Amino acid sequence: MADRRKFIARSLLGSVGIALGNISRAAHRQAGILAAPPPMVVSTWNNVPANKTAWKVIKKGGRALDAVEQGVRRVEADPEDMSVGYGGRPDRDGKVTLDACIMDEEGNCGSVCFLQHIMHPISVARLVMEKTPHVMLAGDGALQFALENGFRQTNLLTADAEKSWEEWKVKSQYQPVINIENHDTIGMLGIGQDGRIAGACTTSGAAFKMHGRVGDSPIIGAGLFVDDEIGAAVATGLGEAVIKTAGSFLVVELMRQGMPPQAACEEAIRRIIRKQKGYREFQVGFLALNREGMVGAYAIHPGFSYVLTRDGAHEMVQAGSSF
Ligand code: SD4
Repeated sequence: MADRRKFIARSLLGSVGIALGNISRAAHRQAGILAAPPPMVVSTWNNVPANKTAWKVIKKGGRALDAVEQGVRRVEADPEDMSVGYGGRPDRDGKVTLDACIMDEEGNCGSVCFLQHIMHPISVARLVMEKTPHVMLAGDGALQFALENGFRQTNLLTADAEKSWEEWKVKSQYQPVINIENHDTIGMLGIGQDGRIAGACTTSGAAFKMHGRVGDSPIIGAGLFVDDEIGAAVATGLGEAVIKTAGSFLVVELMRQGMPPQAACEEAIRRIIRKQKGYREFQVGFLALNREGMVGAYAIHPGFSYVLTRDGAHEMVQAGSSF
């Protein structure tokens, strides 16, 4: 019955689409023409525990925003994950500096970049969104804001991360290599039981980067973009390449033009390959979902994966790639 209703809704949408012209998808939804998407969580790379945490929130009927925040917090606190939060690899000066952003179903967003000493940059980003008139706070200002709001200062440099920095210093070469920097930045997208979409992204950035370097992950439209009427996208890999193409925004805009998430991710990767000469030397991956609950992912090189959670089941999926 539900399927039949969905089918009728889709056919109706097809036949009246032209007549409705510019009327937004939100208006379509209100009019009952668009079916609500199924609740789900997707996240970049292979962090099943993060999805499990997020799914618990969604299962209870919680907001997608809470789900993605809770999900990525788990990775931020994990010393074994050397690309995110506590335990992240430092910059070339031995400092762990963090980037994160979050975006809700209304298009509100918050972000922190070049933040040090705070275990959960994603929650600081959320507070920037909810408590300030700004979108982004950086460096010492972000730290000051975090401390004023009750976050504790923590030493984020673990012995393992320090060891990898000591090893790197022997040659001190900054050469980003495909997947080798163990880029497992977490970008997570969620759809709640109410059908609303939110996303989060958090990272310690490229290992041994220049002090002060900020990547794509805290930049709305680059590392993350959510438009609840269309869908959402996150990026991972070499931030500079993602920023140059406004990657996540591009993927969402391609979906707005009618592409399914998979085609949109592929086109965004093709755009990078076409425009950026060094593509053989770096990795970029996009992960996206749309309002119909379709998921897509694609990368320049093999190795990119994501975790898909639906109906409480967690599935690791290997993304396709151009090479
Ligand atoms: C950055 N995009 O700072 C991040 C790194 C990343 O998986 O995604 N790692 O460039």
